[in-house]
Amino acid sequence: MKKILCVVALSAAFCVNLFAKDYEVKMLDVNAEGTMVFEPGFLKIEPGDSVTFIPTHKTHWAKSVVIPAGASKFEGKLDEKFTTKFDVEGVYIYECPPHKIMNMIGIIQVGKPTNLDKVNAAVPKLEKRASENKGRLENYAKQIVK
Ligand SMILES: [Cu+2]
Repeated sequence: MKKILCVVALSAAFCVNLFAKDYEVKMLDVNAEGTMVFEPGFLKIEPGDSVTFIPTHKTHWAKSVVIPAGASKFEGKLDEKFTTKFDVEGVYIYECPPHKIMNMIGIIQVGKPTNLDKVNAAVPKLEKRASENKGRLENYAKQIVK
């Protein structure tokens, strides 16, 4: 019985890997949504998927701010393409450190929103820091699929 369970578990892990996707988030000075902005700002993916942050415009990088329990923090480097894999389900909020005051911030939802309470508590606090593009993070948070 233990052997069978092990085989099932192994093939499930393999399947997840087979269908894992890589998504792209552009780091921009401006788009239709406003200035200093991630595109897309809200992204829904599945566990095992990866996201690559693309330095389309200069002076940006992505750093995690709120992550689910058990997940790893992430941070790219200035003007560098950066890929990170998301294995732990939940909602991740990340920002561009030099432009957080302009609300350069984004949300990646990985599977189910396991940490919604934490996210709902963080969003108003993060919005308060923004002197421009107010309400952007709130808009993204509304797109979280429950
Ligand atoms: Cu930036």
